[in-house]
Amino acid sequence: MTGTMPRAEKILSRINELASVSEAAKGITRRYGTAAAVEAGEKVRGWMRAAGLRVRVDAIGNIRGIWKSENAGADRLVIASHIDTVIDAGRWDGPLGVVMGLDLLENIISSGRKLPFDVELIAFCDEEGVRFHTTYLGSKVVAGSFERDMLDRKDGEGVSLREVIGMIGGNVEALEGDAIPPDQWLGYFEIHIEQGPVLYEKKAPVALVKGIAGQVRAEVVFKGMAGHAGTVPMDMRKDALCGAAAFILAVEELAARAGSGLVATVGKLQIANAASNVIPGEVVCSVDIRSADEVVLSQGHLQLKELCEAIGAQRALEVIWTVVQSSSPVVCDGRMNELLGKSIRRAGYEVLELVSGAGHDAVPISAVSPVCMLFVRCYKGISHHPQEHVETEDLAAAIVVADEFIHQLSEIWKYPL
Ligand code: HGY
Ligand code: MN
Ligand code: MN
Repeated sequence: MTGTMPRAEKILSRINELASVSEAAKGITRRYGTAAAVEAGEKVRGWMRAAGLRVRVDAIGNIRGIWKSENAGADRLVIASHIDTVIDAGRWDGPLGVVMGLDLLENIISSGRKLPFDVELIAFCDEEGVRFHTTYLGSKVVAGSFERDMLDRKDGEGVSLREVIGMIGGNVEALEGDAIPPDQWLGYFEIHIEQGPVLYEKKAPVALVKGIAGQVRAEVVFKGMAGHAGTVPMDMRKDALCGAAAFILAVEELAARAGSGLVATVGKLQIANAASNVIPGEVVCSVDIRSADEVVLSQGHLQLKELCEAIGAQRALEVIWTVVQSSSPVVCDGRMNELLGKSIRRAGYEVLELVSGAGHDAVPISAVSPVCMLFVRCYKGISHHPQEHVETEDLAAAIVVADEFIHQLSEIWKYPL
């Protein structure tokens, strides 16, 4: 592993360089289509070009670098992750998979190794979905599943996705053409921090991902009646915020009681025309529901929706429940995982298999390609937080595993047989 420490240090310096690009004065924030997001993309584009890849920015803003094999008609292995972030984010969630994928390719190219398949390295432009509250915009274009009605979604300032794509030099008419044809996919490989505490507790540097939890994201509007905080008697109020508050605590209670791996979170809450002397008339909140089990997920979604409607009826509030994004649980590819497990073992580590509670770009890609993910330990599992951290030694360990995995794939996918 000491042999890969210089490569690990180079990965760390690039992670830190990307972390210095933010739309906020304090902390790391790079929402889709902002100047910071474009600047980060340009940085990655420069690194890819310097590595000798054929680089382009696609119609929605993904940064894509291809390394062609000498085999005409070879299939394509995609190595990818995202470079957009949540607000006040950590520096590893997303960029790790892009910067480590770049290192793998630089190492292959500099060693003169020939690959039997093409490799496309992609920095996806919007996995988190923070700006338009719907996730995987970049990877859905590559998977060919981008829904055009998303183009009319507006951000908090009322700017549409269509306008933002135009502003960054994208092309809404070319989105479909930027999908990788289904028959060209060999597979998809994403390296990502675990974003959970298991590897930290087990003192293990890496794990393979068995599956990815399904998720439902909804927007809930509570409509009551605004009024004067000083004159409306308590028993005559239709307080939208109290209704939302009752719902938010009920979400926590139902998910905690349900067990069976269901999790549910209210992460956003907006009060229309908020003022300390006005009874809130309208409130909007988000609900994020997840489970690795399809049945648990759909039951949880139904129960939470019914709970919301019951609270609305009790308090004479109108409630509007809109699903803005949903994805089923994903099972990662058995054959690729077998090779990844072999690579972890050859690197001298225990083969741990985890299910990801976090969503990843592998989710939309799994509809058109076998997907495989390597998790890397992060400090106490902390993520979506500035304290997100990966030890350099764990980067070095992940490099050894990933190098071996590419070698294993090359042994299997020989062209022409
Ligand atoms: O929300 C998620 O699971 C991911 O961070 N987009
Ligand atoms: Mn994330
Ligand atoms: Mn991520």
